[in-house]
Amino acid sequence: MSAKRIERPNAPDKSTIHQAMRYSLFAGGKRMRPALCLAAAEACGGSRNDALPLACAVECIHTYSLIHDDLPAMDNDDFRRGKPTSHKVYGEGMAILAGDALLTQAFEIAAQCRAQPRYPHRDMILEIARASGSLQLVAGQVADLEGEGRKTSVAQLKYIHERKTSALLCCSVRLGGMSANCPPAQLKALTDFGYQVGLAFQVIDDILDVTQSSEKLGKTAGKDTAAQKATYPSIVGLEKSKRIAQQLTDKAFAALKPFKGRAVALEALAGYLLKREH
Ligand code: GRG
Repeated sequence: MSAKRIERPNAPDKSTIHQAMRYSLFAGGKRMRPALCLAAAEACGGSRNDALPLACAVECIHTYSLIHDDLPAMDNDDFRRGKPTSHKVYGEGMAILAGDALLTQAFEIAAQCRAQPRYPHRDMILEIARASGSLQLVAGQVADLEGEGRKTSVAQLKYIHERKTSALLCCSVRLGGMSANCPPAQLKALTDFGYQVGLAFQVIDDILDVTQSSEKLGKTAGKDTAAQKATYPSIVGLEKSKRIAQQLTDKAFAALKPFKGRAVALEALAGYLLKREH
C-alpha cells in the first residue's frame, strides 16, 4: 500500500514522468555542480556555451541521486529543496523512474557537448559515467547504507565522502576544464581543487544538519543524528569539524595557485561553500 500522496502541481506537459523530472530538477537547488563546471571553464579561458551541456548533465545526475536518496528504502525523507520529495508527490514507482530518466537524460545532454582537441566526447562521457557509477557515487551510497548502526572511523567516513559527495563535485570541475581544452597541468589543479572542495562540502553539510533548521535547509534537519549516522560532528565534534572544513577549503584555494588569479569564480564558490547556511 502506498502512503498518502500530496497534490501534484499543474504543469503544461501532461506526461507524468516529465512532470516528475521537472518537479525535482526545478525545485530550487543551489546548482553548485553546474556553477563549478562553468567557473572551471572560465578559469581555463573556455566558453560557457561549451561547458553548458556538461553543467546540465551533472545537475541531472545530482538530482537523480537526491530523488533516489530520499526514497523510503534509502534515507526516507519527506522534504528536499523546500518541497515534498518526489515519492511524496508522485509515488515511489514514479520517483524511481524519474531518477532513472534523469540519469539517462544526463548522458543524452552530455553527448551534445563539443569535443575538444585534447578531450574527445568519449573522455567527457567516461568522466561522468565513472563519477556516478558503482565505484564512486553509488559506492559512497552503498558504504553509507552498510555503515548504518555501525561504529565508523574518520577514515571510513572520508571514504564515504570521497565517493558520495566529492566525486561528482570534482567531476563537475574537471568537465569545465575539459570543455575549455585545458592543458594537463590545469586539469590536475582542477582535480585537486574539486577533491578538496568536495570533501569540505560534505563536512559543511554535516555541520549544517546539526546547526540549521529544516526551513533554512529545505530538507529535514537533524536527520543524521536521528538516524545515528556517522558524521564529522558526531565523530570529532562540532568545533573540530569547522576547523576541518576550513582546512579543506584552504587546500582547495591552494590548488588554484597555477591559475595565477584567473580562477576568480572558483575561489568565490569555494568561499561561498564554506560560509553557506543551507
Ligand atoms: C545513487 C541513490 C544514489 C545516491 C547517491 C548523492 C547521494 C548518493 C545521496 C544524496 C544525499 C547526500 C547527503 C549526498 C551527499 C551530497 C550532498 C550533500 C547533496 C546535497 O547537495 P546540495 O546541497 O543540494 O548541493 P541542492 O539541493 O542545493 O542541489
